[in-house]
Amino acid sequence: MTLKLYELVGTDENRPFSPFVWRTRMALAHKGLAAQSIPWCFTEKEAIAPHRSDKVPVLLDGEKPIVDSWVIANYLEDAYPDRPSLFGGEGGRAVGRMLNWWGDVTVVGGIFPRIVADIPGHLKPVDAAYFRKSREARLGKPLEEVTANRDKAVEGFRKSLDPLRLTLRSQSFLGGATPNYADYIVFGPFQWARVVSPFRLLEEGDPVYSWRERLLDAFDGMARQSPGHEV
Ligand SMILES: N[C@@H](CCC(=O)N[C@@H](CS)C(=O)NCC(=O)O)C(=O)O
Repeated sequence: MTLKLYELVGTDENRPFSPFVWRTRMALAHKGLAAQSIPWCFTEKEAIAPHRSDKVPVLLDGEKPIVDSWVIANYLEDAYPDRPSLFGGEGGRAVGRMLNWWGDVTVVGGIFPRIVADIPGHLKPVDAAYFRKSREARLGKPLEEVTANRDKAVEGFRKSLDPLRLTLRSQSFLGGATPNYADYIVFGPFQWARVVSPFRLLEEGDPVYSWRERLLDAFDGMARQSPGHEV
């Protein structure tokens, strides 16, 4: 068994930043599986085209490509059933599907406009140009204009995390006493922000901040040790 993971990087090959790749990194660590990293940049589409993807994460298990972080989590759960479970059963998997959408819509979607202007500075010129052009076309304005009001706008994002915050009143992790894939779905976007941006998304004293700290410490501090900002 040889696992390889295409991971989004910029100028620093040791600074993976995609929120979706971080979900997969945490899932692999949870399963106790090591994967060889294949650093990948935005414009290197031809490298992953043979695997029928234009996005990462792409996981290779031997020759077999698995595309999309949610599909990868399901694959790992089914292909490595003797390893610790990512979902804790079929009910957890089913609820995880909804949480994956919440993670994409509310968490990735809420963080993106707060940090997007910090991303090009981490990229090679060709990738920075691609990123700026594609994202400004999507957003309809310069990236700097999108982030300009972030000190105020972040308050709405913090409020949107209430379902997580209220849950953490009675348990340490979304997975319960210990983390599982539900936590990694939400943590991945926070780790993305931590890697690319000095902007403070969470206030100390917020239960969500403490939860993130616990996940930064998970797996011998894997996420904390990955280069990022102290936020
Ligand atoms: N739903 C996918 C989303 C993957 C995705 O959007 N990946 C981004 C990196 S964060 C990407 O590869 N983008 C390529 C591009 O924008 O050209 C997943 O969960 O894996």
